[in-house]
Amino acid sequence: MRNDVIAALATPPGRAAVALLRISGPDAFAVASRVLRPFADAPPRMARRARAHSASGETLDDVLYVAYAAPASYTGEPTVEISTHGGLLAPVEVLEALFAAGARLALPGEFTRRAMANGKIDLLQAEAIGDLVDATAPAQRRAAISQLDRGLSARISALREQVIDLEALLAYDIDFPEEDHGPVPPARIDAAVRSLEESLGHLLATSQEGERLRDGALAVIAGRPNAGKSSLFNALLGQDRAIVTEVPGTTRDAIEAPAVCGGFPFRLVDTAGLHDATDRIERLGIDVSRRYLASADVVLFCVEAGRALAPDEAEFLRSTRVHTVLVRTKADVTSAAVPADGEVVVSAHSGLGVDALRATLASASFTRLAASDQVEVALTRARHRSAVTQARDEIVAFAAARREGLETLVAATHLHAAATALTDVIGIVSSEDVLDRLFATFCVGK
Ligand SMILES: Nc1nc2c(ncn2[C@@H]2O[C@H](COP(=O)(O)OP(=O)(O)OP(=O)(O)O)[C@@H](O)[C@H]2O)c(=O)[nH]1
Ligand SMILES: [Mg+2]
Repeated sequence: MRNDVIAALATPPGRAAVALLRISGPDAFAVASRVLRPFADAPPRMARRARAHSASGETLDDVLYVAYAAPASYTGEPTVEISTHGGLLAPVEVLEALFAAGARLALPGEFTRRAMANGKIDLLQAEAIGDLVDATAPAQRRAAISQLDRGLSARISALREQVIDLEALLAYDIDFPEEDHGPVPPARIDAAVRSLEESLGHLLATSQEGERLRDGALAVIAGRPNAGKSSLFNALLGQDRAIVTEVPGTTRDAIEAPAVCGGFPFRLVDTAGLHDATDRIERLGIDVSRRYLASADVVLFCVEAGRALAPDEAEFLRSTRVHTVLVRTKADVTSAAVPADGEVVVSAHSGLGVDALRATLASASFTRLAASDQVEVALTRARHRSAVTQARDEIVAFAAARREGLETLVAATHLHAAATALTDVIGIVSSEDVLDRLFATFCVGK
């Protein structure tokens, strides 16, 4: 790890009351003292006022700064945070003065990467910081904060401890080769293996919703032409995004927009109405609809309230393999809008049922996460899923090796591999390429 002094704007550029600059590195105080006058680093963590100067001595801004002494800072290094006035000029000029004084521009995520290198946070916490910055729905924020509080790290650590305990138990057993079974009853080892397999399975079962929580669930609105799909799309978004007319076949292409329903993130898609189109453009649109339907997490199938389902609609509902909500639309025009089982009755015009539909969407796509009041620890990335899967496979392989009567020492290599896979998830020792990939998605200044 390089330990030169890095500097960056932590806030986005543009007109604002204040902007925040950060510098970090062993010589951060020396660099800061060349730009800020007066400058003091003790006692630390005190807001102080100073003038920021350019290399030629010109006053650039009147600022507040806080000096953090190592290791009690975000990065674990001496760090200075400088609040300048916002706008396009002051923050950039102060940043340039810091460069002239010996700092260099930080790479994306480099502050967080240093925090990891200095043991302030683990890889899961670093990921959680990225997730928190990217969060658009309250459920994403809850999950990110729980992960930042080491919720997932603690759970994985505990599992790793269990694997290591089991390894120790075996090592103890190996020390007594002259006895038939050694001092450790085989039943005790079997029970430990079963419990591990089960716990890893439970954790893996959270990954589908956990990953969906980061990406947003794909909710696709489908139905015949003129069923009120685009109107519903607009009502769920709370803005007129898609064109609505009384002409069937208005929507020709799929339109996707992010939406928050019941506190959960969705990628909401309006599609072209499904029917036997003769028009070439319309047919292409319907092909797009079908592709979206195939990858949907949940489908909102729209049929006007108060009419019987046509055979093609009934067939769609019968044959679909995706979780589908039957949405009865335009409820304001019919008096007989009593929902049948599993239906949601809505009116895009009056707003009736739209909130209920949002709640239905949340519980359909995030069944576990929406059901518990507490934040359930969940695997939120494919990286977590593949490592935990590997750990479970190794435990299964260990059990098989024991059943086949393989030498204990050989069987135990599977336990070692399982422990390593779990260690990798937390990122106690992480390979450079995993880190490069993660931090490339961060903003400069984080
Ligand atoms: N009264 C009433 N009319 C509605 C409602 N929702 C949609 N409509 C009307 O139904 C017609 C079709 O609405 P759209 O939202 O364009 O329907 P669509 O399913 O997107 O249609 P296509 O894009 O052509 O497939 C328009 O004239 C809307 O004003 C509703 O809740 N109540
Ligand atoms: Mg439409």
